[in-house]
Amino acid sequence: MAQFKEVSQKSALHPKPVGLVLQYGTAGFRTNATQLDHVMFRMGLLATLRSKKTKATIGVMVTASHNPEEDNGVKLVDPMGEMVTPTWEGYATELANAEQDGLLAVLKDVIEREAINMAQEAYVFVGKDTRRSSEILSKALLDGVHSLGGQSKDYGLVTTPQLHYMVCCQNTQGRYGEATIKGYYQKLSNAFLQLTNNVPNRTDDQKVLLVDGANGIGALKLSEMVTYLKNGLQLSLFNDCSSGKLNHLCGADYVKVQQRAPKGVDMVAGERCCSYDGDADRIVYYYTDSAGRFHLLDGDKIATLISTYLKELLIQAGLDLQIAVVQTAYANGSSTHYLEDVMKVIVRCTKTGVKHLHHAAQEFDIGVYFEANGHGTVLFSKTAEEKIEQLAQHSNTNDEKKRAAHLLQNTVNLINQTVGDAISDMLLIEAVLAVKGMTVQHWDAIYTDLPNRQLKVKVADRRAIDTTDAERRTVSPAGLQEAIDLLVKKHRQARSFVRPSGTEDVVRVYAEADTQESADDLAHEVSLAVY
Ligand code: NG1
Ligand code: ZN
Repeated sequence: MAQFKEVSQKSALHPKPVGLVLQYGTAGFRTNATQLDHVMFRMGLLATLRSKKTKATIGVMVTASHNPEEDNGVKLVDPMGEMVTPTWEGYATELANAEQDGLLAVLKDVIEREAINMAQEAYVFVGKDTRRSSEILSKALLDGVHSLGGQSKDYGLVTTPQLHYMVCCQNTQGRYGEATIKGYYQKLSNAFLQLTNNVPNRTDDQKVLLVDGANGIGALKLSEMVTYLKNGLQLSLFNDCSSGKLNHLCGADYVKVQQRAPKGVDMVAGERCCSYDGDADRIVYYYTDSAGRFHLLDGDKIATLISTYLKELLIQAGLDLQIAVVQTAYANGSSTHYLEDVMKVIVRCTKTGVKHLHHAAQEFDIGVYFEANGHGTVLFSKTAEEKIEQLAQHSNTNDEKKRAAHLLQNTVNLINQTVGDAISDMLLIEAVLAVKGMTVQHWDAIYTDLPNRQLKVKVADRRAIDTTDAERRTVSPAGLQEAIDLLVKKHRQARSFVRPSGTEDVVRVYAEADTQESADDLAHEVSLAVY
């Protein structure tokens, strides 16, 4: 077939290094950018097939998120803006690892297994982050799309969640919004201004927010958005791509893992600051107190703030909707305790990786999901959205109910429900703080984190470690879990687990305990047990 001839010819321009094996992991393929040209071409092919199969637009994002500038990666976005399904992750791995002369056979095999009608049109949206390698890699991707006859729209430099948003808008015929960057800015900023404009006594001081853009795409996009936000926020943007290196000593991952302020931000004691990651799908907040102590407000604190706010509004609105918070094993024990025992909301724990959290959150009327690292969003079921909408439009409802319904309606519009979004989450947090009249210190005081430590351990083969119970326990190698259990018993209020990373060639160790010293010791002891 002529179609495959073109694939054959073009794939020769994107040859696979013999013997190289990569895996579609927690967040797609991710490795040193020099190893990814063939992967990009092949993901262009796969996205085209996925589009034919689903008869919808598919997204492909070129990014390595919080990883260093030298790395890159690629992830596929399904029609509703969600991560691609696991079966297709398997196909992605098979295609990426096929040696050059076996590529067509693997491609044809996927077509056959999925019974794909090759006459069906295909449409692929492409976006990229600010890495130097992203330009050429996204060209390889487009080559793949075009060589299988797919059509493409290249959004160029966009954040990961912006691309997810575009895909969802396109496939819902505009019901979710307009599939343009301008449409995204307008929808979010209108909702934000509606939420905050009627807050009485909101002073200019309360609008001040310092943002660390991680020298990445989020910084560029936020500066584009500022005019849409009018004077709703007074943003000071740092690490804005003008000089520093992407994710280097800055960004959400650095701040969360190091538990310290990023370089390059002129922090003032008591002022709210936040950090994005390299593709702006994560956010964490922090401040320093008058004694110079650093306070981190991570994904768990964000989930708590948002779920508390939503629960209060549901009560005020008199709406009987079930709300749940979805976390991973990395959630601080204090947050889980607070949510379950004080807030009385349902808490679920899933494996690491947003696709797992997203899936679990879909089971509730309102599902708030956040990884501790600040990656998360809120999902509203169709029923929930309809009930909120009806109440907001109902002229006979009393004032308090109506006010709550309007707040809920604008909150729905402010949230990017397709995936965690640093810009949308930031605006939501700012709106919640404004509506509730809270400072960052009030928010921080909702509960106190248990001291914790995260470490990375290099091992010969990280896949030798297999886990169960949402990654909280290991089943292999034999004896490891027993060793961890013994170590945990030596500390108070302690918890520890290990799991192989899906994005780096390391094993991650997590420990928490009643003191920082104890958490540090436990993490260290457990990492020795992993070797
Ligand atoms: P891995 O490398 O599988 O731990 C990391 C994060 C995830 C998720 C992905 C994708 C931690 C402990 N892990 O996954 O939560 O965000 O990257 O970016 O933060
Ligand atoms: Zn990211």
